[in-house]
Amino acid sequence: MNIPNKLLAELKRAKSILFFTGAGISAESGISTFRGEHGIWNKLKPEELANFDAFMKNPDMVWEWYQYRRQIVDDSEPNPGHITIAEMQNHFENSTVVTQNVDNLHGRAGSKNILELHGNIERNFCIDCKTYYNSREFQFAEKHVPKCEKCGGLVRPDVVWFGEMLPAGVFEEAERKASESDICFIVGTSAVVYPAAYIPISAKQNGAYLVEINIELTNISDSVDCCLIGKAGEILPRIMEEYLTAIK
Ligand code: BJW
Ligand code: ZN
Repeated sequence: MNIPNKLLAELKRAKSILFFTGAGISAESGISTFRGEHGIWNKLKPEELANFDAFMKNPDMVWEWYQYRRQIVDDSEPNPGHITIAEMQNHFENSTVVTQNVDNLHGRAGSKNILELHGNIERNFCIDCKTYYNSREFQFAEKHVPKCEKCGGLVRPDVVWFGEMLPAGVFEEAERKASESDICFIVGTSAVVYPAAYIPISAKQNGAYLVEINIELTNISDSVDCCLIGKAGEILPRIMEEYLTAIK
């Protein structure tokens, strides 16, 4: 794939860069996406698993689903997409990763300034007293939802389910960073879930150059300045390589 000269020119003059990522960036690490051909929600219904009422109705089932996903995340490694983002961050005065992912693979790849809009699967909290628990405190094989040591309340994953607010201040900070960005990469997201999907819109409204990297066209493709179709783990390293040549 050829990287457009316009994108390289924008990168060369950019001071502030923002990466807005979704499940697609972790697909090459072996973590399933939600939607699309191989998405987990082709088989499982989000309304039965990814909301608070579903958890209260059947806490063991929801817990077991997250334990299963945690095991997959634990067995996986950051891929060249995550690693390139972490490397690219070092070349810009301001850089932020705004992710919808809960897998912590950006952190494990060495990225800095990460804003997790939908929480982190490695954390849990008691629904009654809000005591936090690391996922390592529970066996992956444990299928029953744990009870809080302090109050006996149900312990849930620290992720954002449908109908829930995003973590306090995180979305606002992401919007602020988006509005300051000169260039915004939208990587591996269907951009259908709100308010997260406002992030690239916010960047665009404030003059950022939008670059989408996805294996297929999405809701946002018509609004971006540069749409690169292909795998994030292949396109991002290619951009980095050409950028390094261009700034020599
Ligand atoms: C590759 C690739 C490769 C693959 N390389 N690319 C109507 C209109 C607007 C909003 C709403 C509405 N009705 C309801 C709402 C609100 C709702 C919402 O947005 N719903 C829409 C779906 C309609 N939003 C909420 O409820 C949010 N909260 C909220 O609004 O609070 C305010 C409020 C509170 C109370 C009352 C009223 C208002 C919360 C949203 C929480 C989302 N949570 C989840 C689950 C997280 C926990 C978990 O992991 O289990 O977050 S849902 C799921 O979707 C997950 C993701 O972060 C999120 C986004 O998905 P993502 O990352 O885009 O993945 P995919 O699978 O969709 O796409 C993958 C892409 O990768 C594809 O495009 C592939 O092509 C691509 N790809 N391989 C590059 N190798
Ligand atoms: Zn408790």
